[in-house]
Amino acid sequence: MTTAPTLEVYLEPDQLKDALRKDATVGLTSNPKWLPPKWFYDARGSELFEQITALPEYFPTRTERELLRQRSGEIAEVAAPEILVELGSGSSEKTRLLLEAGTRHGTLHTYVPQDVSVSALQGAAEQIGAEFPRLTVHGVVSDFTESLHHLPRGGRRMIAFLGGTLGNMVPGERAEFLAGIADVLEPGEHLLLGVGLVTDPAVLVPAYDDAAGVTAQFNLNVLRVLNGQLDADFPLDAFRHIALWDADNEWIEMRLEAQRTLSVRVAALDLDVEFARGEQMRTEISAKFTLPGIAGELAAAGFEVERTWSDPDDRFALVCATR
Ligand code: AVJ
Repeated sequence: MTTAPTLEVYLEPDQLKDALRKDATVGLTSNPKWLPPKWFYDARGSELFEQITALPEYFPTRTERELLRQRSGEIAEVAAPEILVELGSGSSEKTRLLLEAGTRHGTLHTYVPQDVSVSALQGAAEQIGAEFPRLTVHGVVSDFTESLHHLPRGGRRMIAFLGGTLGNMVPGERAEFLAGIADVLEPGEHLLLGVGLVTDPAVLVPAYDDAAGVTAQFNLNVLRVLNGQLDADFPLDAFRHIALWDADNEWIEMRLEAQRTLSVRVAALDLDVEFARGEQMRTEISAKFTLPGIAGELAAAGFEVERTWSDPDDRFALVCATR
């Protein structure tokens, strides 16, 4: 029996716009200026990210996919999930491996993809519903913090947060986020994290500064989003993409550097923003982890690490933790 996937929306376009207005106001009036990475992902930004995942320099996605290909069976055995909740599911491309393993293991009956993008979610939910006719697919459009209040019940759950997206948060935000997840899970339920590991900057930096310039376009896309959504007039050609390794914080930082003195008008905020020549604005951090480090953060949030798997070069890890 096949049931059409259902989609629940806890995020109105107005809410998203309000959040963008708030983030842009705070970030563009701070010193130094910054913008949160979540605003990269409009349709064009999501497409550019898909392109990034296929770049020769960008190893995280293919490394995680290979780990999932090899280890999904073990993950299903460890967690025996009945419900798989995936935070920030996007195109759900790597999730198929977990869904296959979960259904083969025999426990999994429900998949709950969550994302901020209705379009990404709708497409993915329909495709997965068709590919896994025995699975109940129930998409949730929300912010991931919000989605934790709407977690499904009715079975043992595993929450998957893949792709290294945890690294977009600074340590304080991670602590709060992980504690929030621990709060909604029952003992014996699981969290599966995909995290990038601290590795050679000579490998890491090119992954965020590719020769073809796709990551540069992705970075600049946040300005395009502000231009479109907030009626701003950022001249994209006046900014240069920068990716650097911050060894103290153990994170990759992406910035946009103004190539000349600029005054940018953000009409929807009634805001004028001045950039000095050479001024840099932070647009993303992508923190990398060590296995003891992530185990410590999880322990502080109330989790216990049950298993970890990493690739032969120790560049990426899957971490399965329980409450
Ligand atoms: C989707 C957040 C995991 O940090 O590696 C890719 C985003 N930024 N290239 C990452 C990203 C630049 C990516 N995450």
